[in-house]
Amino acid sequence: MSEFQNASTCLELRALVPAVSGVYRIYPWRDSQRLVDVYCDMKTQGGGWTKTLYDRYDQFYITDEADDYRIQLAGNTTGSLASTCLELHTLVPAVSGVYRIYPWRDRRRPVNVYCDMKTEGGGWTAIQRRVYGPVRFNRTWNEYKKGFGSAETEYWLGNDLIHKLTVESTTSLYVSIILTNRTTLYERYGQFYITDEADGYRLHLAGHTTGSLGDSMRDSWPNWNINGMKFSTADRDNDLWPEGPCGRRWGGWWFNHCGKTFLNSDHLYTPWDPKVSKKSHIRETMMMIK
Ligand SMILES: [Ca+2]
Repeated sequence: MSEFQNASTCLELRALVPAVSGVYRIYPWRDSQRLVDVYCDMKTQGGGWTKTLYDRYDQFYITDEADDYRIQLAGNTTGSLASTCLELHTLVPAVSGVYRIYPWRDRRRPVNVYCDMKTEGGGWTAIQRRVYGPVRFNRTWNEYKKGFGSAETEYWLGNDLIHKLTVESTTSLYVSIILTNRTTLYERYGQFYITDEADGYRLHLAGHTTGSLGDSMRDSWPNWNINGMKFSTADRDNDLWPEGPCGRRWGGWWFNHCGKTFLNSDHLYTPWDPKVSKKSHIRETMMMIK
């Protein structure tokens, strides 16, 4: 009996009791006056787990009260894998940066992405990030399909993955352009998804839109409206401009004749017409979903 009273964790109890999960009394303070009833999982991966979080983390602790019980997670997660920045947002502090997610729900296929954990509630997964550095955006269909660049600097997440993430649940799109004078312009679309490759990764925007950029993707002139258009690149002309591929000049994007928005263009003019008329006015662009 005294051995039971001395058990401070489920792991210690596991050596003493049968492998039956349930509520047990432990003495984590090593003090017979300070007992705690906890749920012990005595089966999963060898048993002896004291229930704290649903996920398993290799390393987990919280700091003391003086530090507001700050959560510290380290090592690999082996529980349910976070597949988006929104899922990560519930587990980690609200600090924007590059995180590893598992959008395919497969431990062997991690993806590094930039997560915006602050803007409009946080939890945004960046599908496009651009700082006009050395990464070229004039790429082939296959490169846009698979994604290119680096989450630390600039990248395109990849059309297969954007399709997967945007059809699993209703998804908003947030476009932001930071100008060289540090002004930030944005446009938020209520609903955004793209179809699969067989349908040309066709763009679907719906619902309410708000922001300071203006809705230049859905234009009232039919030849410039890109909502409903297929994705195009220099080597895959799915646009409606008869004189060639819009992608030859404007990179990979959803084009019509060709349109008014060109965030993946290496060309100098009209990244977001009429609000942003020159590439040289831009410091950074981001397209994020949640
Ligand atoms: Ca064409």
